[in-house]
Amino acid sequence: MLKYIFPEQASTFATRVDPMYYFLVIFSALVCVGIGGLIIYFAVRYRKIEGENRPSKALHSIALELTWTVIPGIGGIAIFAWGALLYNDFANAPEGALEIDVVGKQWMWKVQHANGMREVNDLHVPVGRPVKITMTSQDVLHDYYIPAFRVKHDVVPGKFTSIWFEATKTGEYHLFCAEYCGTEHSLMGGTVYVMEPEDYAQWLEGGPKTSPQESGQFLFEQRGCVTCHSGASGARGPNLMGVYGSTVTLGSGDEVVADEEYLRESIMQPALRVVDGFSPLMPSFSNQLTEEDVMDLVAYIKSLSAEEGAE
Ligand code: HEC
Ligand SMILES: [Cu+2]
Repeated sequence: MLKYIFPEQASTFATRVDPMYYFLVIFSALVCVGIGGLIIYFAVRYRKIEGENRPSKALHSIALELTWTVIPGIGGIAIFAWGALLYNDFANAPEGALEIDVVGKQWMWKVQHANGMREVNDLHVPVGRPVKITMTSQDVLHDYYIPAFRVKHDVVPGKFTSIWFEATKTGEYHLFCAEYCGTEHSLMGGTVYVMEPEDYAQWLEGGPKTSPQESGQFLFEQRGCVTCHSGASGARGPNLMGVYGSTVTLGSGDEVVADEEYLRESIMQPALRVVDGFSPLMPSFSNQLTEEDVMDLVAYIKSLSAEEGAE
């Protein structure tokens, strides 16, 4: 039973999230009991007693006011900074993390690894290596949750979200959907298998292999993306070489960093953010591509940047 209250710590986040969590619980409990206790004590101590005259005296002390403003103020900012630093690490996956795609649908998790190996519900990962999971949903709101790693994030239809973690112990851990998503919501989960890197490599070899990047390249040609994004100077669409991770200037003058979510949106709703110097003539592909297709196309576009960076 205790393991549900104190789940196993199996990632680098677990040992950082837990101290903060326990601190907040204990701190809040102390404040709650302290204030609640004083309220009861004062209510009894200064209750109305027949015949006793207790004039209410106004008390004003600058020193007291400052003390109870400044100390909790600093404390509050310290707690905020602690949380913000942790959140910042959680929100930004390190460079070179192993990339895995996850698509949620009622009621299963479809997983695709970098070499094309697929699995459903379960998730195999190597120990001691950062893993970045890019997620989207094919239907309703889901939520990918691995308690032992202390990572959890909404999986949103029409959008990419991501989590990352580095597992510290081999073993098997539960994963859940943590957002009520229909009748079989409670069955929407599986097991995370954390393996030695050699075992993971061996496991990866066991499946059909068209990598997301290769499928993406195929789709890029088959769906005619290449006609506008040929990379030639007079092409109708921008050159996609190196676009991932770069800062794109839009026609509105705004600048955006081209992350996975921006690439996704550029394919599904191209008119929302139009690149400076181009007309909004790219058709929307939102009715023609499955979420997995988009994942593949994004993987391919990302690979164009990796190659350029390597040159
Ligand atoms: C009819 C020509 C055309 C086709 C076909 C087309 N695009 Fe585009 N694409 C454009 C134009 C023009 C822009 C720039 C204007 C904009 O942002 O909408 C663009 C922008 C983009 C961007 C954003 C680029 C940047 O520099 O920020 C991405 C990513 C993209 N397209 C991917 C695709 C993919 C993937 C396909 C195929 C599924 C595709 N495009 C098909 C014309 C096209
Ligand atoms: Cu769900």
